[in-house]
Amino acid sequence: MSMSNSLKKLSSCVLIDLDGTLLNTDGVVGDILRKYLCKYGKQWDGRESLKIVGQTPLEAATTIVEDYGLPCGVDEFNSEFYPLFSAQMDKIKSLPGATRLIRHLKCHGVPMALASNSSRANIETKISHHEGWKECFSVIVGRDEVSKGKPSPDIFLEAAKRLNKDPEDCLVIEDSVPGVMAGKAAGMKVIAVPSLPKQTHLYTCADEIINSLLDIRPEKWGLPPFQDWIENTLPIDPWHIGGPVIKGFGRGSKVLGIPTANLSTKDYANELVEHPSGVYFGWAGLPTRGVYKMVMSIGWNPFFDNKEKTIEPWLLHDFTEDFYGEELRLIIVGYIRPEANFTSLESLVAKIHEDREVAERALDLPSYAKFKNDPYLTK
Ligand code: ADP
Ligand code: RBF
Ligand code: MG
Repeated sequence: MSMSNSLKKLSSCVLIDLDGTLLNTDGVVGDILRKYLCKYGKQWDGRESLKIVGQTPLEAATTIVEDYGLPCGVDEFNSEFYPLFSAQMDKIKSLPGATRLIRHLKCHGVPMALASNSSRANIETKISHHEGWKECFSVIVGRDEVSKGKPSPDIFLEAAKRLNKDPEDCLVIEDSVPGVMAGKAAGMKVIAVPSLPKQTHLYTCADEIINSLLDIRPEKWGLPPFQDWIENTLPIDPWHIGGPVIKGFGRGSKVLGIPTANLSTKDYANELVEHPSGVYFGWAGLPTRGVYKMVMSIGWNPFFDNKEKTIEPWLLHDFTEDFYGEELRLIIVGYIRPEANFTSLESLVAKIHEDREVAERALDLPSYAKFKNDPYLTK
């Protein structure tokens, strides 16, 4: 890369979208619509998510009323939907890596703005439920403070102006297509973090597409690097899942020589939605056998283009027999990398063995090793 190109990549401030980027707003919206649409004998199937992500609240309401052929008008829909939504605003969870990201930038004195298509008042309410968030942003710009919402550049240009920055010094982080378009139209650098799976083809105008906030590398943009990675792993808040081992796709051992013990996806549907796809590691317990190191992928296995998001845990131990039907307990303690596609089976297998080595080494570190004795693993 030439000098001028690499210099152009430097940013001195960050403009962040809220819904879908820092907050899992879609989760709460989906829950409300599921119940609400029943009233009209309709079933929310999440299909409209694709369209409403990144729309202004008014546009999103119009989409739903039209697509579901609701007998009410957009105004009536809004007057019913908004009270339901407002009552649930305290339930909107932060997305994995969101608090880590804004704390890190704040700690290093990087100026930050929240730039959202929702109203200023809604933004303030939503972030008030997340401790320490408000103080991170020196500027907040809502849809009602400019004349046009995203994909128009207005919101981002106004945020830059209030931060006293030129657009080319701004790095935008966005989950939606209209948001990415708005950032580019404003002349800014844009990282896209698509909130819906398998949609990366829609984000080609972004400067970088990442899978989740866990994958942000601020140093690529001239910002201070994260310092919490240890030996190529990122510690995460541990999560626990367990259940009987069921039949998977039947190709782990056969095709890859890497057996993965699958759990029923119904039993941990919430965890599947909440955790970004990628390669993780931790400890696995089979109560009648013992506790073992474990490395796993969660996601759609791009190499095989699965239709369903699954967890594929590989226990790092040679077993002499299968253990279908046995209770398997997992504590997931760290993250390694996003899922990737590969040009050959050999390169996929080689990468998985590299992951195994990373996990094996990391799990000996005291901060990860301590979970080995968690009673959850042995019941
Ligand atoms: P499936 O598609 O049914 O999951 P796999 O080829 O992935 O089949 O093999 C997984 C099965 O192999 C597990 O359910 C388990 O019974 C057995 N198995 C043997 N060794 C291991 C191991 N080290 N890690 C995970 N599963 C193992
Ligand atoms: N599948 C992919 O398509 N891309 C990956 O990057 C990927 N990484 C994996 C990492 C680990 C540690 C494991 C255990 C599996 C991974 N897989 C990946 C999933 C693999 O394709 C899956 O286990 C088989 O498809 C068996 O169903
Ligand atoms: Mg398997």
